[in-house]
Amino acid sequence: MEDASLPSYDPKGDANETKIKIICLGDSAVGKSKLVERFLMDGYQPQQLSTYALTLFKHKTQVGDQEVHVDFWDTAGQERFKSMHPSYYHQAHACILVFDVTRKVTYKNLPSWFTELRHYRPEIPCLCAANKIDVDYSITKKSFNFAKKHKMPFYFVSASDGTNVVKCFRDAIKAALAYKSNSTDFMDEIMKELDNMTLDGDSISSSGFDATEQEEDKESAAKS
Ligand SMILES: Nc1nc2c(ncn2[C@@H]2O[C@H](COP(=O)(O)OP(=O)(O)OP(=O)(O)O)[C@@H](O)[C@H]2O)c(=O)[nH]1
Ligand SMILES: [Mg+2]
Repeated sequence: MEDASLPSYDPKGDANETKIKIICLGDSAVGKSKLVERFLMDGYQPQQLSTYALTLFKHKTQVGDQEVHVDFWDTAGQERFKSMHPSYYHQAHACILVFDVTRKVTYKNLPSWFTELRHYRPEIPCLCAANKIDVDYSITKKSFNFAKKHKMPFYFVSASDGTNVVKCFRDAIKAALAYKSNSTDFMDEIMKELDNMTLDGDSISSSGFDATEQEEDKESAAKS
């Protein structure tokens, strides 16, 4: 699918200058736009692609000796229809899958977003962000098995106070670059690093929404 009105991210141009595309996925109002805005703060120029109800946040950065032009793609509400236009996925190099820790349904919908992502982009790195932890920091003691199950790097983040946002987005940029250059071990490196990292020095354990789900299952089994 080629469309001249959309930017192209095929490898071209200066060897030290790379263009990458990162997409955010997740239910409406989980904080996708706020996370991109928080990461970029003042350093972005939003560009509206009204035909597609999209905003591209353009960001220039340095990774090692490489100059990287990152386009963060953001939707304008298309996710309410639980499905994105294929152009959203086209040529994407990495994805940040976002849910809202204050709304369990947004976690429960991750598998359907992930399935759609893998339909269009079977191989790109995908990172998982649990947003709005500022509402109740105790949520960071809980584990969320979806990310573990799919071997995705997982981040507790807050677009409101900035916790972990830079870390998550920098990792996404590095993962996108590694994907573009056919390097396969970068995701393993992130996973190892995150295994050794905790938000506040405590180990993240006990139950998350998954366990709540299991408890609910047990309860309904006991009733029937
Ligand atoms: N407390 C808290 N609120 C947040 C955070 N991130 C986003 N919000 C709020 O959540 C609401 C939705 O944020 P958006 O960034 O617009 O969410 P979105 O996923 O882009 O939503 P749509 O584009 O409308 O689908 C807004 O009212 C934000 O202020 C956060 O980290 N903490
Ligand atoms: Mg938005």
